[in-house]
Amino acid sequence: MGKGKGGVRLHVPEWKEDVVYLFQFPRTKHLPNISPYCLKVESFLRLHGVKYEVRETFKLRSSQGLLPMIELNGRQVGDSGLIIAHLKKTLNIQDYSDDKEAAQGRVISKACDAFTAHTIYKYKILDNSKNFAGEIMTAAKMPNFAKGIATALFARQIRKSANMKIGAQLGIWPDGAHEEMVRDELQMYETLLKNFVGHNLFGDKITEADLTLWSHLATTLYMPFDLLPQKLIREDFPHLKSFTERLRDKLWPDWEKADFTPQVSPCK
Ligand SMILES: N[C@@H](CCC(=O)N[C@@H](CS)C(=O)NCC(=O)O)C(=O)O
Repeated sequence: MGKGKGGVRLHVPEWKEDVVYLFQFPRTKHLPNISPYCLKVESFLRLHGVKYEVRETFKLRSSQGLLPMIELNGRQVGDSGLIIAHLKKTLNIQDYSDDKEAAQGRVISKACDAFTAHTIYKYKILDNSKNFAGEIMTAAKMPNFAKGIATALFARQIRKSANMKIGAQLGIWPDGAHEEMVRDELQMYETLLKNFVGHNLFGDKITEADLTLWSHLATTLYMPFDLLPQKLIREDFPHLKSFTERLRDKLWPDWEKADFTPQVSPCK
């Protein structure tokens, strides 16, 4: 394996100039990516017309132990926020109008990734670990009889790690408190979308903050099983609903008809 900048071992040693190699989880049947962080980065690449190649993987991880991760011009970068910052700098992409707007956008992105996401994960992952694991297993190539057992084992593992992550971010709350918490988070973005001039968080343009919010909403609204946050978005937050649909149609025009099930096995 070729050495990249900083002595890191590259997974694509024979890279092409200015082509982004995006390492992410394999697509699942209903979503281009079940991970909002992976979906955010791929959507950013699409939005800005960057040349990229997807490397689907269940095994590889960044130096932080997570996905997504990219390789670009011999450098490896992990973490969706750092990846996007690196892409903006290296490829000279500007999405905010000025430094103040960029700082506001970063605050929104960070709040959404770190806190809002976990109020949703309680419903999407913790309370629905079997359904969530089942959606991930649509990407795994294995016989059906093995899939059942694998899904049950995987669901148990997912529940354990989601419990830890959600507890670390939100603290421990009585059951009823979560509904108020997730509603409160969604209301905050509904108000932002309603009050900004134009359709998105900062007007007409689509910024990193929009993609962050959108990727969490899309991986919730289009998850193929029922969840309280979906019901809230559909019934109580019309701006969030239309924002999610509008960005999906712009960034992923084939989504509604698509079956994203991978046609080839994930690389390694
Ligand atoms: N702060 C990271 C968070 C990424 C993250 O949490 N990725 C999760 C999937 S959504 C992951 O890779 N978990 C490790 C695993 O599933 O093995 C980012 O923005 O990229």
